Amino acid sequence: MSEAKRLAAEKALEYVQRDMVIGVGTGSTVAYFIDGLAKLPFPIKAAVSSSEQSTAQLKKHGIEVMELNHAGTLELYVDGADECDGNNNLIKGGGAALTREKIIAEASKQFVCIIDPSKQVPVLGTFPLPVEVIPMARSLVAREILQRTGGQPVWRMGTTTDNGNQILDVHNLAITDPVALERELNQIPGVVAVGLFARRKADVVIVGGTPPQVI
Ligand code: ABF
Repeated sequence: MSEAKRLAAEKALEYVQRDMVIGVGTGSTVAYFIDGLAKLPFPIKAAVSSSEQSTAQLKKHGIEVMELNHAGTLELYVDGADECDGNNNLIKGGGAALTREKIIAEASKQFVCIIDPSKQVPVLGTFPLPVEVIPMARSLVAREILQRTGGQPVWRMGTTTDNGNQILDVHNLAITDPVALERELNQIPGVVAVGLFARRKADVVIVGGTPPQVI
């Protein structure tokens, strides 16, 4: 699948213009995109990064990393996903960067999601849904998710997000109304972010292949 990831990332470079400030996501597909940014025949102004991991890779290539507060609205955000349904709704957060990813997606005019074909599903939920929680609220949120959804929340032990929080991965969901579930889980006190990108879904999805499929 890494060739498909590379092809999707390569296609996403076509959306990049000279002197742009670009939102950059996290994950192995985005890693190919960052490598591609460094090879463009023109400079970008800077990147706004969604994780320490991506920040390190950007800086290794000499690409300036800018704070979102200084960047304002972004023209473009490029990021991967863990699952994508037929309406460009996404599950994200396998890389534990969902909160900053969601913030940057919200700040961006165009969100281009780059995936390999294995991420395409008819209904979201086979990939356990990541939920970032304030540590003190972890058990409360887990109970509320179980009661409200029937999903099985599992603490991702050993993982602390860049924001100092913890992750619950919710198994056994079949998410037929991702906007409604995202809204419901966001209401639970202690939830920082839900790994559903449905209220603000991808504007474009590029599926790696020969040729890449643009949805
Ligand atoms: C990131 O992209 C995460 O939300 C998600 O886990 C990851 C997908 O990982 P990969 O590109 O390595 O398959 O935005």
